[in-house]
Amino acid sequence: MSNGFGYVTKGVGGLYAVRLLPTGASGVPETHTPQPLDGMTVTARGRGSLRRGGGLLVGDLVEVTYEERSYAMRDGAATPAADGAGIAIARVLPRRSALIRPPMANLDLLFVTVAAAAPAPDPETVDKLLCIAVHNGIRPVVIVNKCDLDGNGAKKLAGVYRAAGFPVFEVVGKTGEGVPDLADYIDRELPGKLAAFAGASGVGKSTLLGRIFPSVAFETGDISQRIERGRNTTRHAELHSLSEGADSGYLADTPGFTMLDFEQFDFFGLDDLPMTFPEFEPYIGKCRYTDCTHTKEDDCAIRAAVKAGAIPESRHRSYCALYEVLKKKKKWK
Ligand SMILES: Nc1nc2c(ncn2[C@@H]2O[C@H](COP(=O)(O)OP(=O)(O)OP(=O)(O)O)[C@@H](O)[C@H]2O)c(=O)[nH]1
Ligand SMILES: [Mg+2]
Ligand SMILES: [Zn+2]
Repeated sequence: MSNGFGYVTKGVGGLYAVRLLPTGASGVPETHTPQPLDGMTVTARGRGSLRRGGGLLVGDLVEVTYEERSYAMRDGAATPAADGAGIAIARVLPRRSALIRPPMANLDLLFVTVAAAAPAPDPETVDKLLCIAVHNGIRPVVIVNKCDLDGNGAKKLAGVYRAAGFPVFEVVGKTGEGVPDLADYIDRELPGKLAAFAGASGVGKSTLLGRIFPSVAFETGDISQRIERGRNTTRHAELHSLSEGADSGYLADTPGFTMLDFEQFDFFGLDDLPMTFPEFEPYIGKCRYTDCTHTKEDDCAIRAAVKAGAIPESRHRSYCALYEVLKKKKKWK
């Protein structure tokens, strides 16, 4: 019996793709001795309670076990069985983070993608994703795509998120404009880490990933087709490794959000909300009332900062909208 440690890169219908880490990669326990399939991507099934996919997420670091019949040897190199015969996911290692939308574990960075137009930007959706990232200790990055469709709108959007303190990239996925800067950032920041592109359906996540991974075929679709089909083009989250090396980073495409997803969005407590807006931080504790909700009180330091232009108005609007959502949720509990 052999074993290996690796990331679940894809999971469809009870079959999982696991990229086994090469020896020396972070995530591999020191006690692991080199095994034939280390560094390869294998097809595996969950064992026991993991059989029906219960609890497995793309991005999970798992221990896989396999048998001699699970691979073929030729010229000293092993090839894993394509059907995953005898290859099982035995356990999930503790997670650094786990999200419901996008359904992924162990993310270190989240690239929140928004289009300048088509679909029209929805700041509340963007801000919700940013809050979720911050709340889960995941570093958020903002990508403004489709800058070709509305240059001024794109500048404004980018300005809002720069003012809020996030790294922002303005790109045109269709032509590749601005993409080298984003690719450089990814090359620099991602080694040894996991990241995902997230955002509304149709903003161009798969188009951008196609530029970053020219050898991978990402399915993309236009808006008209999308409406006809009434569903997302990308159907499952899938992680792609940036290199073959031990320090490779991993980047995932994820299905776009639809408004329906957001109705059932899993969330955090009302008390945690202000801390998920990093640009509020310098003002917290400086309001007149200690129990200030920062929504409509007088002498609220955050509202004063909004009036003075130090905090973008749209960010405060999102804050107020999320405050109402979480307040209702609290009552139901
Ligand atoms: N004008 C313009 N169109 C773009 C740009 N980037 C992507 N598109 C188009 O937008 C449409 C949607 O792109 P996708 O990459 O499929 O979007 P997605 O975010 O992956 O969508 P889902 O998989 O449904 O979540 C396609 O027709 C792309 O050609 C851009 O920078 N400018
Ligand atoms: Mg897509
Ligand atoms: Zn306040």
